[in-house]
Amino acid sequence: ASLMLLQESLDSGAALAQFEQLYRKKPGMTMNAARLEENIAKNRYRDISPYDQTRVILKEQNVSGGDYINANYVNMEIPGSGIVNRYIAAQGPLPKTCTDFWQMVWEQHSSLVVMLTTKVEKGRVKCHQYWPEMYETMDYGLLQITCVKEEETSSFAFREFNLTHVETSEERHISHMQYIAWPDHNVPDDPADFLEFVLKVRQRRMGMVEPTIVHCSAGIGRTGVLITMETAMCLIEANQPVYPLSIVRQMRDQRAMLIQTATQYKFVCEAILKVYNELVKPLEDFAR
Ligand code: PTR
Ligand code: PTR
Repeated sequence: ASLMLLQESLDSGAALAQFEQLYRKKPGMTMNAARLEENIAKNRYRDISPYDQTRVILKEQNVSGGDYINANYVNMEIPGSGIVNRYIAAQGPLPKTCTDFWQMVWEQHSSLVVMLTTKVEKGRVKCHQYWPEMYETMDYGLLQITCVKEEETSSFAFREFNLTHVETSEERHISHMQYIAWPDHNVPDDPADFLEFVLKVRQRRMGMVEPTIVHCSAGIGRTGVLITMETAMCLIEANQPVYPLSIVRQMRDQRAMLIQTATQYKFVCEAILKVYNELVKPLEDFAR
């Protein structure tokens, strides 16, 4: 029923008006760490900062001194299922924050990094290549990283990395899933590709309790669309009502500005309806 209403409010334009009215930043949250003198150069964009209350704090002092990285914990609860999907929403690493990024991956025990940007778009740098090329090994602070697998399609790239902590010799394995066909401030070129990608992320994440790191360039627009879509899929599976606007509010309570444009919001709402109409509704009709 919630999804029939969604269709109506998309048709009437009400859904987009409500989205535009939603706060981009939760009242009362602060962003002081981002503005500290020593942290300013660690932000890719001057106007995109993490909340202090939910920011990821680096445990060991990072190379540049300090505990700061432009990233927030975003926990999405799926009522009725006992599931909380844990993410870290982050900006695309800068040359000087790659080591901090890998330190975060290690300290948070993440085994999956989802990347929703390419390195360069329309001649502008969107994200530094923070990983080694296939079969190569690179040092990032205390971590030695080797790329052991790389597969590319026209829309995606899948990589596998081995990480070794140089002091303890502990080894871990990390998957990297990159969506290539999705320019910033915009929507994916193909909704079917997008759904396929989100499903692949879901499969990879099944049963995972440690946070999945999701980033684009600023870590708000495309990152917000992906988290919304996966959350909606989980709600549909758990037989719970899906209210995209309350998903966005729940996300923005943890990182400001998630989902950047009305077009992105409309795209994800339509993708949610598509999943429901194509996969769930026929089953429900059949069971009736
Ligand atoms: N979008 C512009 C930028 O990224 O530089 C403009 C901008 C600049 C927006 C500063 C907000 C700014 O203020 P503050 O640094 O206080 O967020
Ligand atoms: N100041 C930049 C701008 O408005 O262009 C910040 C920005 C950049 C915001 C990219 C969002 C962006 O998209 P995404 O979060 O999907 O990388």
